[in-house]
Amino acid sequence: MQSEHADLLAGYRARMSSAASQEVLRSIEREAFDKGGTIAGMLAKVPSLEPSERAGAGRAANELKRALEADFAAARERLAQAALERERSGGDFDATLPAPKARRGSLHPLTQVQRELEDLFTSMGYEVLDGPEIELERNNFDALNIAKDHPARDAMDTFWVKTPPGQERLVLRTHTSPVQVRAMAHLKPPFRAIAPGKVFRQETTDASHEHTFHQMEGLVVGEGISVGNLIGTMQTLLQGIFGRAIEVRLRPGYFPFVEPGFELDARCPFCKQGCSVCKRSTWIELLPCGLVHPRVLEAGGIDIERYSGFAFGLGLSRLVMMRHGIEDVRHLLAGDLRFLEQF
Ligand code: FA5
Repeated sequence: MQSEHADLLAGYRARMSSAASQEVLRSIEREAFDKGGTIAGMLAKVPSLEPSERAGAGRAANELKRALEADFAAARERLAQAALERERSGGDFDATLPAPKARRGSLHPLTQVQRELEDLFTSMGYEVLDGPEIELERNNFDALNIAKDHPARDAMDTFWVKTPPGQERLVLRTHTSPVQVRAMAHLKPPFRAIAPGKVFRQETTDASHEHTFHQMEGLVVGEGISVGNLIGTMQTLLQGIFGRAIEVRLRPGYFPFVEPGFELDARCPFCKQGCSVCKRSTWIELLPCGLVHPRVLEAGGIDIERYSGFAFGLGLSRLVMMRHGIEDVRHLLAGDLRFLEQF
C-alpha cells in the first residue's frame, strides 16, 4: 500500500513540475481531488477492507491527500511567480509587432434607415420626437378615438402592464401614434414632427409580423393641410428611401384617428406571383396615413376651425426588409451576429 501511494505521489509530482500553466495544473488537481478522483476512490474502498486494515488505509489515504494538497499549493505559487517574472522581463510581449485590430461594430440596419429618414425629414423642417414605450392606455387608444369597445382594439391586441386598481392603465404601446397626442399637447401649430420607435403587439409571428417592431409616426398640423400635401410628402419619403421609383398603390384604409384614411402599399420586392412576405398578394402594407380626425385634433387642444393636419405610420421594420432584401422580419431583432455583421 505504502509503495503504491509513493508511486502515485511521485507521478503527480512529475506532472505538476512539467505543468506549463495554471489551467493545466488545475486539470491535474481535479483528477486527484474531484468526485471519483484518486483520493475519493481510495477513501471509498476503505469500508470494504478487513476491519483490521481499515484504520491504516484511511490514515494513509489522508496522508497522501495532505501531501498532494501541499504540493499543488507549492506548484501554483511557482507558476504564479514565473508568470510575474516573465511579465517583469518583457516576457512574450513584442513591441515591434502590429497591435491586434479592434473589432469594429456597425449600426443596426434599423438604426441606419431610421437615421436616413430623420435626415430627410429634418431637411424638410420636421422635428424628431420621442415617446415612452410604456404608454397610458388613454394615449394609445382613447385620445386616438379608439374607445374601449372599439373593434380597432382587437387588431392591436397588446401587452398590459399590471397597475394598482384605481390607477391609469398602462400598455406597451401598440403603435407610435400616441406620440401624436403628446406632440399636440406640447407643440403649437403649425408644426411638423416625426417619431420613430419600438412598438409591441400580441401577434402570431410570421415572415412579415413580429411582436416587437419599429414604426415611424409623422404628424403635420397647419392651416389648409390637405390630402394633396399628404400624398406629396409620401412621394418624397419613398423617393428618398429607395432612390428610385417603386410601384405603390393607395387605397382607402380605416383608422379611427384619421378621416379620410389610406393604406399605401409597396410592390413586394421578393416575388412576382406572391410569397410568404406579401401573403401571396404581391403588395406589402407599408405606410398607412390620412388626415387627422377632427376629434383627435380637438382632444389635443387644437382649433379645428383654423387648423387641419395629416399623419402617417410608416412600418419601419418592413421598410428595412424591402431596402435590404431581408425575407423575414424576425431576423431584425433576433440578435444573431451572423445576420447583423452583413450590414
Ligand atoms: C398603425 O399602427 C397606425 N397607427 C398607423 C397610422 C398612423 C395610420 C397615422 C394613420 C395615421 P397598422 O396597424 O397598419 O397601423 O401598422 C402600421 C404599419 O406597421 C403597417 O403598415 C406595417 O408596415 C407595420 N406593421 C404592422 N404590424 C406589424 C408587425 N406585426 N410586424 C412588423 N410590422 C408591422
